[in-house]
Amino acid sequence: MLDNVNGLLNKMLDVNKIRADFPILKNEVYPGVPLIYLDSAASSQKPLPVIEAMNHYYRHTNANVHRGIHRLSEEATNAYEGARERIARFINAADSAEVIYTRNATEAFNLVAYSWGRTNLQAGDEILITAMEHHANIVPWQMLAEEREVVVRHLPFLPDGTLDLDQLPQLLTEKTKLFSFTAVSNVFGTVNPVKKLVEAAHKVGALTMVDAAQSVPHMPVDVQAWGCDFLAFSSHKMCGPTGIGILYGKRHILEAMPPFMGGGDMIRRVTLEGSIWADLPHKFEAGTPSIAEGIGLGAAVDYLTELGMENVHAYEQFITNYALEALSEVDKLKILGPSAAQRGGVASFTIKGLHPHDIAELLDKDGIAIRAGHHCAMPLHHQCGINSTARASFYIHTTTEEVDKLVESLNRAKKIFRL
Ligand code: 7TS
Repeated sequence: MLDNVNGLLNKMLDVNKIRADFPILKNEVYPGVPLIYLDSAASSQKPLPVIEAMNHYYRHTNANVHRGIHRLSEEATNAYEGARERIARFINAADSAEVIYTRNATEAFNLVAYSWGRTNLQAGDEILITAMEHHANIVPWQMLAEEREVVVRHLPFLPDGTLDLDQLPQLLTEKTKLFSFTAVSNVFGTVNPVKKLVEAAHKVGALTMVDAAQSVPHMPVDVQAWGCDFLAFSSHKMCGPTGIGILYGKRHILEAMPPFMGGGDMIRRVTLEGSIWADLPHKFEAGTPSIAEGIGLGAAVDYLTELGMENVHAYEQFITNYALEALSEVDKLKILGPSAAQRGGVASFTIKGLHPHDIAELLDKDGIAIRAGHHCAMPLHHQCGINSTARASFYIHTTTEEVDKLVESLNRAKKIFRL
């Protein structure tokens, strides 16, 4: 039965064909030990079309953007701005001017905290986050809170790793000016009810910021359907290069915000007495941008679009379900988070008597890359009463055989520690 389902989904996504697109998957980690990469939630591997798009830029069209009249600069500008158009379509932004290039998701949060936060918030105002956030969606608000006497509140989660929505009415009030929450938890994998949370926030007059770092790479995302005011994600988790991420914002909100950083490219006119800002999106993009990286992200978007995000999501649900079942057979292993139906492609777990770092080190000997630690979500671990977990994360190239090897390797690790 499972083989049939596997076959069907494999056909839908053609996992073997996908694997051939990722050169790194052919590597051996140690002599005779092939790589099993189960750490895509930290950073995904890159398929050839992405590597080649960046290579092509450096070999054939390398020049600065937005400034030269010369041919190369025009070509570079077209490639870089063309990528922005495709990224906007990928998340269904109404307008590509609402898509701001940043360095990563983290910078997108900081941009909003500095520019929107420092302009609009006063002492006593509240920002609501959740207890399952990545530090990128915690620390910038704490820094703002300290400076402006703003209060940061958090919505707790239930023992199954879903948000405690019963507490929302007490926490989301007229005092709340921003509700910033993750669409998918990077530890539990919980898929949160984004639209419902956005609607609840808007009802009390709060803006919303969605952390889509673990959702844009894995499932269809439609910012207009969600109705969110801001959204952040990183290229490197979605087959694209490091060094580039996206802040989406509704046009009228971005237009009312002051620049984040000053310099070249973000101005229309400068005199020694003062400056006039450029229009969106350039107002928020000071200095020479990450050009090759923008082009690489455009290629990643093309690659994922070609696969179809519905198919990507369906395959990940299948492989995650398979992994949750396989891992639940391992004695003394405890998986955090909800059932496969409500989660993205991550499985964080603990094994009684075995430290997550020891687990990761032993798996590495078998070529298996997982992450161990707090995954930049210390408050989440704190609420669970633990310091760290081991996390396997899955993507479009993960096979059932790789999951089986993970389980085998875990059983071997337990034997070594006489568990
Ligand atoms: N938000 C979420 C939900 C994340 O998972 C991450 C990165 C970020 C924000 C920050 O992304 P960055 O590209 O700006 O660093 N998460 C992880 C992780 O789970 N393991 O390594 C990085």
